[in-house]
Amino acid sequence: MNHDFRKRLRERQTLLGTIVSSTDPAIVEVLSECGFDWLFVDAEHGPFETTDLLPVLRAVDHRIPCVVRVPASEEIPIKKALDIGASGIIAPQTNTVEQVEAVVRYCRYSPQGCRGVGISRASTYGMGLTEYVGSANDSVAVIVQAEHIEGVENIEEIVKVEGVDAIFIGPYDLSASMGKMGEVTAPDVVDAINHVTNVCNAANMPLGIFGVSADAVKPYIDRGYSLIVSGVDVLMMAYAAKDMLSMLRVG
Ligand code: 3PY
Repeated sequence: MNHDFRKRLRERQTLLGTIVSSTDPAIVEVLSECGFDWLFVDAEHGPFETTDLLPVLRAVDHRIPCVVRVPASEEIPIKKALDIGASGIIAPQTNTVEQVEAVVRYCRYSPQGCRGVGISRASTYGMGLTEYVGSANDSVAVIVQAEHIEGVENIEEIVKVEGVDAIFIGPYDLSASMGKMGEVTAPDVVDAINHVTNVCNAANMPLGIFGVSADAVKPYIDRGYSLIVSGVDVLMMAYAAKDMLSMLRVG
């Protein structure tokens, strides 16, 4: 289960991933054989329920780390995703220090936090409970999102919260919160992203970002971002299908 994902993230290695939005385990099974460093399983948007996470994580079969974006930055979805075997969580819409502190508490066992102890897939159904409980605080990655202008305004304080492993920028939600829906390259959205980048770099805090294509995220690799999320499963399929058809329909 432990892929050293958190360690690699804290070392600010470049970790290439993509978004899994489909609950069909075959999709994640295919993606986990493609050479990604990790997968971003998106249980915030789309059809994912907790019961869909289990077959998806089983299909990956420990091949690569799966980090779950939980439907809300709340205790129960965080606990369930981690118990099912996520290597970490991405907490959406974490705009205040209080929200970020709460997310860290939900992810960590006592004494660092208040994560409940249960028999689950993460602890090999209880057979590895002692080992899992003893190591999870060191191996589970806690990633919070900067995806609202309020979060950007609070970023200096957010990066000081003990136990946060990375800040993940959501350019689309951020642009929407600034009245620039989808305009991820609008100058004031770029300024906001640059501000988060500068504050995180000064605090030695790993950064992540999403883009719909390789071209969209490439500049962030060059800027030292660690968590790179390029594309979405269904969108990649759609683009590949359209490209193929346009080649076939030429002339
Ligand atoms: C955003 O761009 O808003 C995201 O959260 C990426 O999924």
